[in-house]
Amino acid sequence: MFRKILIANRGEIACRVIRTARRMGIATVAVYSEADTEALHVREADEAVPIGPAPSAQSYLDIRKIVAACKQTGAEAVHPGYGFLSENEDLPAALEKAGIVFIGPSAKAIASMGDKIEAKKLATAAGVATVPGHDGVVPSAEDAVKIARRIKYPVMLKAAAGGGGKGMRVAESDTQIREGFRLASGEAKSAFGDARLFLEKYVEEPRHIEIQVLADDHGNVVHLFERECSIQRRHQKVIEEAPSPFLDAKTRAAMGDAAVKLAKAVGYRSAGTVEFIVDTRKNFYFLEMNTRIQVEHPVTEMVTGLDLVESMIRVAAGEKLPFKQSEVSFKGHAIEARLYAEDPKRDFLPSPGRLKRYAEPVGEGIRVDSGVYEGAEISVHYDPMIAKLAAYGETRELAGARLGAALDGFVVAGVSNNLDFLAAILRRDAFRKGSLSTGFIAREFPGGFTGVDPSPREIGEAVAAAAAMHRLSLENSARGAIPASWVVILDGKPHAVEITQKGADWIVKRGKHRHAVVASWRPGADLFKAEIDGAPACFRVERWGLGFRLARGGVNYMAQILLPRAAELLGRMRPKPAADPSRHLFSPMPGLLVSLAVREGQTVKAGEELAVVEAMKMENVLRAERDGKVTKLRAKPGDSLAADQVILEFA
Ligand code: MV4
Repeated sequence: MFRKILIANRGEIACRVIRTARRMGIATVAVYSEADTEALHVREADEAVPIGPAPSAQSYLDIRKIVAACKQTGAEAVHPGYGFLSENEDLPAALEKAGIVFIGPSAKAIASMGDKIEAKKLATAAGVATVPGHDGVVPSAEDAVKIARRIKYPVMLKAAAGGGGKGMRVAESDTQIREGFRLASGEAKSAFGDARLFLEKYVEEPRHIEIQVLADDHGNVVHLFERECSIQRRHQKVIEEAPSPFLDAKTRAAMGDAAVKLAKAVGYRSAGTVEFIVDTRKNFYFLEMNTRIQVEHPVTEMVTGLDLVESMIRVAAGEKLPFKQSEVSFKGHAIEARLYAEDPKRDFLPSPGRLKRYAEPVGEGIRVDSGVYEGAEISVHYDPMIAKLAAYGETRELAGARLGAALDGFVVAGVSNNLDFLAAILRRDAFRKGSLSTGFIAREFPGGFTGVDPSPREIGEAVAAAAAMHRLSLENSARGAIPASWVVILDGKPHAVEITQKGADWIVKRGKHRHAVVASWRPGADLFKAEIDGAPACFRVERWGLGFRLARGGVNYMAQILLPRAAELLGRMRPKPAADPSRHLFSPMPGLLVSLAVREGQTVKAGEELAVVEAMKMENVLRAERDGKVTKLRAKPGDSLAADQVILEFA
């Protein structure tokens, strides 16, 4: 076994690999960019080597620096994690030359799966079903029209070098395919330097179900069943689970066999994932093979009890897989949610910045994989994922309930995040029923995420929690007797309550309702953990003026607690008029001003593009929120922008 390995990655996956290596008694070397001097993976590794400036092209993607760091530290093998160099066949080739082991598949396997046309041909040759279509390059738009007419619309054009949704177009007519051909080949050319396209029948409302495989260098290949990752937004996975709520044992076994056949056909070694789309009638078609450990591997580990990173390291060291297909099984259910620094209410705009508060939930069946800590920076240079939260349960229902409760107990402040959006997904009937498809988010949240409306019961519990919090605050600060009658103004609506103490319980009477609240909260704590009417409930809490901002189950509440007389006076005051729409365009995040679409004196209509800001590898188009006239430009293309910096003024 290796004595020392280097992890050519950052963030949660680097920490994840370090954890297993440590358990195996293997020393670890981290590499880090100038943006990551304080990063958790650097702190957790036994040694760390700086590899250059923040942009990944000059650090995490620089193969020469990775090889040099291995030589400098005596690392015998490299784990690439996911992203970055993980599917670049030049890394294993360069490592081999230097006598260092790549903890992953061969350069050849990576290359043949990287070319989607070749991968599809290999799958067909191995007897694995692929989407009907044309298995070869489509040389021109007119060829695309001919083929599309033969296989019948709708069809999908895809980049040979693609994957993950880039260079893809659906076409329903000759006109659409001509235009799609031009757009997709242009996109493929600029994204991959390879304009080649292929064409296949478009599968409508598919589910994304993938099979985990493990292979050694002795001809042994097993599959570890499936993960369903149908809940995605713009090809970014949001929720993943194992097993799929859709598959029956027969389809599962057939998909597992197909994945193993393909892995054998490419001479695969290491952990890999064979991706399928599954139509509504449970027909499955091979899409692509990911030749790396995947973000969502924890759900497979939770239901199989195996450590995939350990298996990767062992087979890279030449060991045989210690189990046969008949010896692997899964039990229970696991669901993972990806926590991102983004603002779901502003079209999921990335939200880099410092984590002012950060505390991970704990609980039975809960696993958190993260690479951050309170005070850490979510950098504009890298992926905005903060952490992965996974929950296990004997049933899907229990796993989902545990995940929901853990989301309520996750403390994140300082950056916008998708905790509420994740909770909103889990609440959906379609999710609970397991009716998933890649169109789930678009269908369930048309017009984007606008928040969750609480049920009457949830409103009652929030009122009770706010009342109890207020009383607990007063216990600390008030002198003399505390009155029992209060009014909780929750999101503008008054709820008269009577709060009394009975043993360890607070009794909150609200009209004909009566709530018993047991809580251990102290003023200032980020979480109000309680039992309300006998059931556990956890609210995230922030002070809001003299009141509280609460969050639970994806719902946000604003609560003020007043004496009845004060509430009455407040009720008589006229509400403040809505604030003027801003006269400034602000940078929504730190980043680079890529372009300005307007000049001084220009009139603009609501929705028109004003500027493009690049941050976290994404270009974000800023648009006019209303009609107006640009009066002054306050930044120019090429400028580095701070969050909330004024880009332009309008009247
Ligand atoms: C498809 C498809 C429908 N029909 N191919 C998306 C990324 C890449 N892995 C392939 N993808 C798709 N290929 C045919 N013939 C629909 C998708 C697709 C998708 C697939 C998996 C997960 C999410 C998706 C979201 C949109 C489209």
